[in-house]
Amino acid sequence: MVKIHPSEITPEHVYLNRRQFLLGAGAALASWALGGCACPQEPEQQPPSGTSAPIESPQAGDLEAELNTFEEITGFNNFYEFSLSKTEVARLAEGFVTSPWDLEVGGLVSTPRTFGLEDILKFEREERIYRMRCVEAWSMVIPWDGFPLRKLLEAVEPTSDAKYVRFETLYDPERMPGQNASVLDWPYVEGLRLDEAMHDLTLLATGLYGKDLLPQNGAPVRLVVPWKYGFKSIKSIVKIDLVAKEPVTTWAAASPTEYGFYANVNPDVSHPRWSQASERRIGESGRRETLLFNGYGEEVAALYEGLDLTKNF
Ligand SMILES: Nc1nc2c(c(=O)[nH]1)N[C@H]1C(S)=C(S)[C@@H](COP(=O)(O)O)O[C@H]1N2
Ligand SMILES: [Mo]
Repeated sequence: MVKIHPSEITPEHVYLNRRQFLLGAGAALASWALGGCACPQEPEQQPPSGTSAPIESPQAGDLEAELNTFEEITGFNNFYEFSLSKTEVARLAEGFVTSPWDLEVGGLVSTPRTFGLEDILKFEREERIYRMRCVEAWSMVIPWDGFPLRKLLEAVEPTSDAKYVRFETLYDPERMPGQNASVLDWPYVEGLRLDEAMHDLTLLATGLYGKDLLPQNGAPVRLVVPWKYGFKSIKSIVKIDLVAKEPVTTWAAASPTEYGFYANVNPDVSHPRWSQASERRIGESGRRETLLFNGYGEEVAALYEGLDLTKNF
């Protein structure tokens, strides 16, 4: 059953005003922890008057105010299966049929399973407002709807040999015209270490701004790993495998000196052809400083203790 979000019948500015109001009422948690799909926070979740409101991290407040518009998020995309031109992807992906859709989850698991789209939509969704930092040094702030990847992985029970997760995008050159050109080795493949995949920030997204994902954003289901460069967040996933060895990923295979397996956002590790110290936020004129782990260091730095981030870029 497809849940209807209130925001599906709410214009964007009303949706934003309502969210602003609720945040003002003291309902803000860390921005990535906003619970309960795109629905407004229940009044019960607000602290009773007289007690102090939860301390709002300035970053969480800022992110709310920094949201990119629906038009920006759905009109400026990297999705090489459709086009190399970011402003052409939406037009070329229009009409891409994403239902029915099967997501096959297997490999080193006790209970391999194929999830139909209707099964994927049964996972309880929540809203997560995340920064998205492309390796090309532009960024956005996007209100995703989705659920932690961990919940799907737990459903198939990874065995003790499973150390990595490998993801694959659909391969269908008739429906994805960009796959007729050999710019990349299709299908697009990405990967995470199992502990990265199980991290609470790691999301499978099925919507944004309270609406189902549009094809250009990776419908019907895509990964979102907010502390890594955007190319890790693989779109239109049809296959997830638990594996023992670090998977060969599309961009690392295409240009190993430029794109690594980890791809953690890091202002101190330059791309061989440009600095990663700053970025252009879509919709802004100046540049912003790029944050280590894209601002999510408090949550994820422990995953990389003892790892040389310059070598493991
Ligand atoms: N299958 C697939 N996934 C992909 C890409 C792609 O070309 N193909 N581009 C990646 C890159 S480089 C970025 S920056 C993000 C962009 O996501 P968005 O268009 O939803 O903002 O998708 C990532 N996922
Ligand atoms: Mo990107």
